[in-house]
Order: sequence, then structure tokens, then C-alpha cells
Amino acid sequence: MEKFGKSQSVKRTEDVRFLTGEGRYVDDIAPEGALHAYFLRSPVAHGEIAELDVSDAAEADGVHLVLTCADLEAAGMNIGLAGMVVDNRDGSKGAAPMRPMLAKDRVRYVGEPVAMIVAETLAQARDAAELVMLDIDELPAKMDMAAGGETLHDEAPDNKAFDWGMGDAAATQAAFDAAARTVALEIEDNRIIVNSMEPRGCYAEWTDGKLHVANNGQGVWAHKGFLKQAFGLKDEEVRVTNPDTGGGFGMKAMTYNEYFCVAQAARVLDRPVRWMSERTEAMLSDNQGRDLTSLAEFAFDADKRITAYRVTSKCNLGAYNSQFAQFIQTQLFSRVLMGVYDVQTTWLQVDGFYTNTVPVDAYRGAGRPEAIYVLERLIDRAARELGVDPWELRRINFIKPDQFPYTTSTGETYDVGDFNKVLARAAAEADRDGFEARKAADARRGLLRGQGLCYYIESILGDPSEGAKVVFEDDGTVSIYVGTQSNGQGHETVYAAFLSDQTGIPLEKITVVQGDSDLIAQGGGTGGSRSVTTQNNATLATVAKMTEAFTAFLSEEMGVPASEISFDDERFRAEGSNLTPTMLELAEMAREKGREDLLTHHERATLPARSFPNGAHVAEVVIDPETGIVITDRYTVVDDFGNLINPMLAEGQVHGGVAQGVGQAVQERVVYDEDGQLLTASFMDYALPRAADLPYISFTSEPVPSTANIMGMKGCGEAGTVGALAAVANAVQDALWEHGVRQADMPFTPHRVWEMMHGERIA
Ligand code: SMO
Repeated sequence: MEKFGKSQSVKRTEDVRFLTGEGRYVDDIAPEGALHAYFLRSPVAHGEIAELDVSDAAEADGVHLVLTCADLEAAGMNIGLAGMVVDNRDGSKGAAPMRPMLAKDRVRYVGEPVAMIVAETLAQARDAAELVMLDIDELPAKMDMAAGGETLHDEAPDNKAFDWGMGDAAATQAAFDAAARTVALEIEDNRIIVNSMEPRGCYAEWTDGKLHVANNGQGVWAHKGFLKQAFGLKDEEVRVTNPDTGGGFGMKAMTYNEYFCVAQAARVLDRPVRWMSERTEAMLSDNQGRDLTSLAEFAFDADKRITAYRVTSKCNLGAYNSQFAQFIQTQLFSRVLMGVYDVQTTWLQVDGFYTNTVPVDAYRGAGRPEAIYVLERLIDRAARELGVDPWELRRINFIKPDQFPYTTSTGETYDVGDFNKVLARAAAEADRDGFEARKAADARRGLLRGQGLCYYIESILGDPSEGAKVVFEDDGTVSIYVGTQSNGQGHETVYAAFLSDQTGIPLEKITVVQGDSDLIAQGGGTGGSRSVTTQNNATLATVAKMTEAFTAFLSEEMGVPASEISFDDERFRAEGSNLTPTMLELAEMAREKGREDLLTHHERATLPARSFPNGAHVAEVVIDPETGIVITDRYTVVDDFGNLINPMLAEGQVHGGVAQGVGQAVQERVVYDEDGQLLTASFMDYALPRAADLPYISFTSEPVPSTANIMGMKGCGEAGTVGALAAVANAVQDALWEHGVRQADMPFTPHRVWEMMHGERIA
């Protein structure tokens, strides 16, 4: 395994570019002379459009075009997407109300795009938007998931999008009936705003009937498919590119309405058109994350073994089905329903609802953080109610090493794992033994200290296939074309280092090419912790073919049988010859001989099975009971990511993921008023964590190499977030337990913690 696990922390080659202002984001590269688009968005959460008159706006200075839904329809466009739907429990399909690209007849959330103004300058477009006559007959806003109230879509009576179930409800009930003990917990998973550092944006241009859309996405091919569909174009008539992208986190994976509208404007005007979201606009229009409440229950036998697990959730989808939304809290949640515990009797029931809020979709982890949060909160609660150490209760119920491969009740097959080993390492790294002394020291200062554990598992998601094309360029460099899409994670470094490691081609000669649907035929983009495992698997396949081809070439050139030639990842060696060419040297020889076929190699490969990153997060919080302020004081992560390609970048992924998890747990929360106005629409009101809000994050790798792929890798992109929520929440609950707090829901802001402790609400 040494071959795949050199585990060198190569420094990020892209950082010189990023840190010296040489990054090229979509707003940096819009074509000269592109017109500016600005979206007029609904100022109210719910209502019928009584009047939409854009004639004054269309006449305003600098304005070239104003588009409404009627214009899109008149142009014959397919004006909306319904999103993917799940099956209901009775076998029917979940609701599929169309989400128009620009509001048609009705608006359903504050921020929904109603009209698009295109002008010479952004200021002119914005000014013209004020001239649009938009008269909305307001309807009551439906802001919760309770029955009754206004209906958003005719297709969804009672605002119910779906009722989905998985598992064996009857067997689960029987296990509860027979249980020695049962434990239940009802908890909320607060809605958050994703807040990528770079907001969404795009530009579009048409050249000889071919559409080019550049946007900051998570991969070009999904966007290309939807654009083809909307405009009725052939494959060769659409090109999508993703330049440097400043964070996506799931939120940028979707093909948003703005991209279609900008493309249509560029077509009508026969000029390039650009759009860049502003921060508050992003807060009102980027898909949001989480937002569900769950009742979770365990049945136990007399030996403290869990005999059944039942979760019933309600999830808030916002005003429409975003692209993947119906899958997040259902199928993706179910992937790791039972986490690392050996329990076969389970039932998951999820009902989805529409409300007059921004649509909700994938956010770092997409269903797995939600599932692990519920499970790891419940097991902690169960330990308290059963009077067992929470670490011990986990150990009792862990899937044991000799049970692998282990197929879960929801049909996932975990290949390997050694949860006890990881947990023991976490106890040491977190200095669990020193906790009581730290707690006592804080108590002398009037402060409360709590410790929380989360043992998480996640699965990689998305397309298990990927392609890798290696090209020996005329200038002696080598390009590798990849189907994934860096959003800032360091892919350029990791892929180049891996190819270098496998071929001996010097790292500095390798360039990673990504994000252009004209350059590589297919690719799955970034998401679901898939990128490095899936992409390197493709690289391996390509390297195998390259090695074979160069071996055959050398064999012909030297007149030595191919069976006598070997390649050791650096040099080719032929028996009885002291000629030991590198792959780069052979490529040059091939070029001289006119063997163009040896200069390009392109293979696709599919991972044979999913892999399952897992690990233990241990958080310690300190709470000031006078103010309710929660400080995340210590944070320890021990992860089993299998073999690491670049430990430093894996650690960086964990740091970022933990920051997002701690942010949700301690600070972040979307707040709407009863009329559906977003009260947290700027960083004045929405508390994103800053560096000073986070402690040093200790990261340790305790790998159990995966057997699901030959690299022994498991993935790491979302793991930090999956583990962080319950670790922090359990720590807060630990600190507050002896103060009588039994309902501890995120986020643990001072105000909310004070209320929990004092049992009363402050305004
Ligand atoms: S939330 Mo992700 O991009 O699977």
C-alpha cells in the first residue's frame, strides 16, 4: 500500500495564485462589454401578482432588456424545474410543483426572482428595477410545518411534499413493546445559510448558436444537462465552464434560475450578459441548509444493547423542491441512519413540507450530518437515563471489527472499521482523564464545563465513476484533465501529486485541467466527499493504460519482449539493458517518432463500492451561567479516513468542516418573522463563526484502510461537519444537565442558553 499512501503533505500549488490575487473567479473573467443583469426579487413572502408592468424600467437609461416569466414562456423556454421527487409510503410520487425561473402569477418567498433587468451598468440596472410596477396581493405566509394555514401549491394539499418511510415499522414497534427500557428525544436541527465566501454568479454568451455559460458551480456537466433541456439544445450546442470557485458546500451544486435567465438575455440581445450576487441577495436566494425536527427513540434490552431505533422527522423544504431537496433528509439521511451501531431493527419516517421560505437543499454532508446529529444526541441522552458512561454505551453497541463487511438495516455495506481503536485514541488525544480536574477548576471560577462525544460515520456519495485524461503537451509539460471540480479544497495539488507519485513525472511539470465541458466528456463534480477517491481511481486506470502503452513502445524500440520490461513508478527497466527511461522521456521519444497515439491517454473508472469515513469528535465547552455565553474551549478529532493522500489537506478539510459545525451549533440560525421576512439577512444579524470563536482543533489520523477500493481511501470532505454538531451539543447538554436543562437545541447562543437555564423566555 506504500505505493498509494506516500502521504506527503505537499503544499498547495494553487495558493501562490490565490494569495497573490491571481485567482480568476467568474466575476473577474466576464467578457469585455458584457451587460449587467440585476434581479428584482419579491419583497413579500406570499402573494398573487396583481400587476407586473416593466415598461418604464425598459425605457430607463442604459437598459437593454427586461425579462419576466411571460417573456420566457413566449420564447418557448421550458420555464421551470420541479426537482427530483421521492416515493411516498403508499407508492405514489412526492409532490412536484414547478419552480418557475421568474415568478409566475404568485410569489412564495422573499427573494424569489420576479424580473431581470439588463443594462450597460449594474447601477443602471438597479435603478431601473425601482421603476418596475410590481403589485402583489398578499396572502398569509405559511411559516411552520403544522397543519392548516395557507397552501403554497395546488399539487400539495396541506403543504405536504412527501411522506417517506424506510425500514420495518411493525418489527420496530414489536421491539419497542418488548423493550426493557426505551429512551426518546425530540430535537431540532436549525436552518442555516451556507455563506460561501464567493457568492453565486455567472455570465453567458452565444457564439454561432452555441451557448457558453460560465458559473461558479460544483461541476459543469449537471448544469450543461439542465441548460440543454431548458433551451432545447443539442449536446454540442452548450458549453459550461467553472473557473476558480470560492466555496460551494453543496449549495452551489444546483443549476439556479438566474443562470437560465442570464443565458436567455444573452440570446435575445446577442451580447454577453453577466450577473453576480451580492451578500444579502445570497442570503435571500442561495439554497439554505438543515431545518428539521426529529423524534428519535431507542429500545434497549436488559444488557444495554439497542434492539431498535425509530426516527420520525418533519423537514422544511422551503417554498419549492430544490433540485435534490426531497432526497436529503430521506434517502441520504438513511445512508448512515444507525451510524456505527449494530442494530438491525429500524424505522425512519420523514414528512416534507413547503413553507414560504427560501428552498432548502444540500449543505456540507447533505443528510448525513442530520442523521448523525439525531443518533448521537439520543445515545448520549440514553446513557444519562440508563446511568451508563456515554463512551461505554457506545462501545457496548459498536459494530465489532469481526462483523465486517457489515450490512446495515438500510442496506449499506460497511467494508471495514475499528471504532474501539479510534475511540481509545480519542480518549487519549482529548485527555479525557483530565476532564474532571478542568471542570473543577472552572467551577471555582463560577463557570460550567461540559464534554461531548460524537462518533460519526459518513459515506461517499454521488457518481462513483470518473474520467482522467493525461496529455503530454508539446512544451514538455503534462496536463491531467479531471471531471471533479475544486471549490478551493486543493484538488490541483492532490491530483498532480498523485499522478507524479504514480508516474515519476515531476510535480511541477503537471497541470490539472478542470471545469470545462468541452474539454472532458463527463464528470461528477465536487460533492459527497467523493472527489479525491473517485478521481484518483480514474487516474490509476489511466496510468495503468499509459504504462502498458509505453511498455509496448519500448518493447518495439528495443526489440525486447514486453514481459521483460518493468516500471517502478519512476523508470522503465528492461532486462539486460542499462537504458532506464522515464515516462516523460518515452513520451518525447514517441513524439519524435510521430506516435501521437502515445501522447494522450484517457480512461474512465468506477469505484467498486462506497467507502465510509468515520471518527470521534470530542468537544469541551465552557459556559458562563451569568450570561449564557458558550465558549468552545477544546476540540479533538480522531478520524479513520483510510489511507491519506495529503494529510495536511485532509486536516484542512476537517478544520473547515468543524468550523461549519461549531458555527451551526453555537451561533448560526436563520430567523424569519411571522410574515416571512428574513431577519438574518446580513452579517450584522447572522452570526458566522470567526477565527476567535474556535479553539485549536487537534487532528489525528487513525486509519483502517478501506477495502472498497485499491487505494484504501475513504474520503474526508464532509466528515468535520458530520461529527461536530453532536459533539458540541452533547458538551453543552453535559454542562447544563445538572442545572436541570433537558431540552438543549442548537444554536447555543447566549440568549437561548440563558433561557434554557432559567426556564423562561426573554424577549
Ligand atoms: S453537501 Mo455536498 O456538495 O454533497
